[in-house]
Amino acid sequence: HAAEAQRTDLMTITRHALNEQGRHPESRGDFTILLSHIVLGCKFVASAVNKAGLAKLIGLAGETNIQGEEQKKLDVLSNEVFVKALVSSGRTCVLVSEENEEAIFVDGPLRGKYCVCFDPLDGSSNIDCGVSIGTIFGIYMIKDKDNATLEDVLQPGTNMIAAGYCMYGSSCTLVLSTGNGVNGFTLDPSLGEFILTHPNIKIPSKGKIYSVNEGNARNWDAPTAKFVEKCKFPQDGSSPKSLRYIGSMVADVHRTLLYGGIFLYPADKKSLNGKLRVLYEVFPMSFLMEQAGGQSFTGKQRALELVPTEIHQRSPIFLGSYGDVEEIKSLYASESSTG
Ligand code: P6P
Repeated sequence: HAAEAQRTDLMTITRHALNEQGRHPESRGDFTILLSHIVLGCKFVASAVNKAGLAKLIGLAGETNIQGEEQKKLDVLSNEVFVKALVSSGRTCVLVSEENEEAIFVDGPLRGKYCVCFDPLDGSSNIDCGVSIGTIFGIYMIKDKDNATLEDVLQPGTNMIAAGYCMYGSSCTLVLSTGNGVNGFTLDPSLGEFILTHPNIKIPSKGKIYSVNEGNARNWDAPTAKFVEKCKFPQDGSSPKSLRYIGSMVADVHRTLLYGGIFLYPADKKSLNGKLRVLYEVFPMSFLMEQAGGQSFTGKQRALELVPTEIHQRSPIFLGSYGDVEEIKSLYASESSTG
């Protein structure tokens, strides 16, 4: 009977959000409405990504269709769907997208109190070879409800109220935190619902995997080079770590969250701030890591304490198991103390 009850007691992401909302008596359900529109965008992208492989046959995104019309690339299409879904939710006031040079300000009757920073389809260069890709998002509350400005999204990550990602792979998994732990939901295509499959995710305190693009090794600074050397040739008699690098942040971070270990995108001599973007890659993934008991470091400070000055700013990032990030933090600390 317990198994039967379990099967029929469907904990959808919306129901889960409503339960969470119960923790905020003052809440009027705005966040739940915002989340349902983010979920709509994820369902659309999941469907389009799954068909992308058939693009040449049915002329989907990125190809010319049977009328010979140039179809939009999947990341552009996904961005349009997310922007329209977020604006039509009536709960947003400022949007920052990886695909839009300028921030989008929502005015008039559709303006709400949330600011959403998102990458609609991160890692989209991997679509053609079938590697998992994803949507990443982070959510701030507007500072002054009558006056939305860029300052509302140039806040430290510690001010984010929620963050998450949706990974489009062998299954479609949405991982979300609203500041009370991390939960994973898997899309059941037959229901069109995201069902709770990974309640209260906690990252192992130490891992056996390091994840970095070794091709950039000649450009790394000394602490990063030393850390990676220790992963490969440990001096304490422990076994070397395994290298796993997919090159799609959502996939690399999802594996790190579930299996433990560390994901690194360091600064290097070519790009002093690394490659990943603060508002819609570094902050959301750092928020999730901390909520799951891990941590996230920029090489100089706790990642969430960074105060961005422009919306597409980049930062180096070292995130994952608490113990593994501690090791690289101590290497940076000793470098700065010896100068
Ligand atoms: P590299 C994908 O292009 C992306 O933005 C992230 O998803 C991924 O982690 C990173 O870039 C990979 O970059 O330089 O290793 O190819």
